[in-house]
Amino acid sequence: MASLILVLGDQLTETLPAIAEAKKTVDTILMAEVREEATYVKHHKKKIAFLFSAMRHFARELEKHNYNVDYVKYDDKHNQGSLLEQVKYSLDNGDFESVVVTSPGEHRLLNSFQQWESTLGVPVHICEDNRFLATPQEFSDWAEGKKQLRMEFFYREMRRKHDVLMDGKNPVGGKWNYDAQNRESMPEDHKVPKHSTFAIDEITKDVLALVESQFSDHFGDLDNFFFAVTREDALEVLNTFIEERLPNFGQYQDAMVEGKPWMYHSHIGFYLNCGLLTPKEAIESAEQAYHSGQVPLNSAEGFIRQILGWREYIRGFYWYFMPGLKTDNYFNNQRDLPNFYWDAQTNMNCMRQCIKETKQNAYAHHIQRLMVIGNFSLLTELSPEQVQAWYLSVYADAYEWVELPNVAGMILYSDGGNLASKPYVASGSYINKMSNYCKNCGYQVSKKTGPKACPFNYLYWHFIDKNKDKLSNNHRMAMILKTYGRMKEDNINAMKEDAAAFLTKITKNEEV
Ligand code: FAD
Ligand code: DLZ
Ligand code: SF4
Repeated sequence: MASLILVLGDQLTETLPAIAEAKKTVDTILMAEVREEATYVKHHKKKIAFLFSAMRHFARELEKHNYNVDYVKYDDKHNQGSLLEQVKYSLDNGDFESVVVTSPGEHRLLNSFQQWESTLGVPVHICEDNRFLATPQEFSDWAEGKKQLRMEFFYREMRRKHDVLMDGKNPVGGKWNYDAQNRESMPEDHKVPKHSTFAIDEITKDVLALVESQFSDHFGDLDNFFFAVTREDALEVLNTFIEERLPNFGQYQDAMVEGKPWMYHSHIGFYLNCGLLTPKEAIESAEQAYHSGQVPLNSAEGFIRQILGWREYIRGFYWYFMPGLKTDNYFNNQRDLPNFYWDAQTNMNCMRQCIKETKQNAYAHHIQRLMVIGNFSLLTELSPEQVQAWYLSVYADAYEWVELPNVAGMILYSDGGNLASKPYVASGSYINKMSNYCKNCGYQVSKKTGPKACPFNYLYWHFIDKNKDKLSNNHRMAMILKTYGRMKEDNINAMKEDAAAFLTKITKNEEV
């Protein structure tokens, strides 16, 4: 009665029911590095190297714990190139009576798994992914019948349900949310702690050589590989964050400084999303640090809200709104991505820095993703399909369940406002307030029109002008529409002209 248990690259967690309930001497765990997963979007080289190395290390751990593991490397002779074909190959060459999988992080794969039973001719059992704090069903029960979904209310339910930062029935400190104390810019001479890096062992060395030879046409730099690839090292990243960065996390959460990609963020998304860390342990560590007086409440609450609130909300949202979320296009935007999304060659320093860091590290922090690249993508009317594929491929923490709601819902408003209460658009003054990028820019943030004017300025008003009808029933846009209504027609026309010229350049892929 042997089962073949397929474990995916983002399921590297020994406590998953599919693994924990395996019969060690009977069942086989199959893990495979396959072309289909690595290339259906052309993932960043560092992302592939990170995941393959983490998968190989995880397989070794399973073997140490006496599991039977069939690990198929990318260049193995019997590699079949896709998960389905690899499972077929194992069934044809082994003696298995059933297949066990864990519910995947993508609608595409879940659909495929649901058809495997008829394709393969054996029972296929899809286990629940128990690493999240809310199931898709819980989210859908919460969302059903609500006129408007807002993360903040979901988050409060989660705090109560999991008894996190609670003082009886009330939130610790009396407030649910301490964001008012966050969002400071960072003084330029402020020294940020070094981010964690790890020695490269033989396994990672082999993987880096493999990626260099097999994925040379993919985006991204492979040098300076810094990732933790084992659970032990991922725990070290978490612990170092709690000690060195969390105390300042809240305060500098939204700040951006040229040459400082890591700031006070945790850099644990890579590990949470592939399974080396669990959200529960990250939340518990932060809560404990607050109770022991190591970190202030605004930082602990702010960090916990990202994981217990946003991360869980985003995941529930994904399954609730799929498959429509992937094709929604509220503003009907169609423009192709300009080349500088791949080579960072632009005179806009904010975009240059954020894309350059993305290329180097397969990482950019939240505000860089949201208010620089995301903001620009909406203001320049880029195709949601292409922006989604870009974000999914370039970040090492990107899987569709978490990337898509952030891109379609949060930055592009392509779902018409189910996720964001208003489009996250801003002019250059926001970027100037939260960063030092404008100092080294080919454009001037103080100028609204003309050849030297910051493109975010005229693009912002162009966006408001063009979409005013679609935005007029949104009360959160009322102030801005009022300001727009008071602007002189000449000024509006000048900005519209500059925006049109800029957008034409983007369409033609000319230098901007
Ligand atoms: P921190 O800033 O230290 O935050 C701690 C943790 O909170 C993160 O690791 C993450 O698990 C969670 N978190 C915070 N914000 C969000 C959010 N909006 N959605 C879900 N989880 C959140 N996050 C991903 O994990 N994968 C993605 O593919 C991804 N794509 C994004 C695309 C866009 C356009 C935007 C605006 C945000 C995206 N995010 C994504 C959310 C967020 O930017 C990253 O989680 C974060 O930058 C990861 O870095 P960190 O681990 O240092 O996070
Ligand atoms: C992202 C990724 C990559 C690059 N490669 C593999 C792989 O070779 N084998 C595998 O099992 N998983 C891989 N993954 C992760 C999957 O794409 C991920 O499981 C799905 O996107 C669902 O989240
Ligand atoms: Fe970005 Fe405008 Fe500032 Fe240049 S001036 S860095 S384009 S916001």
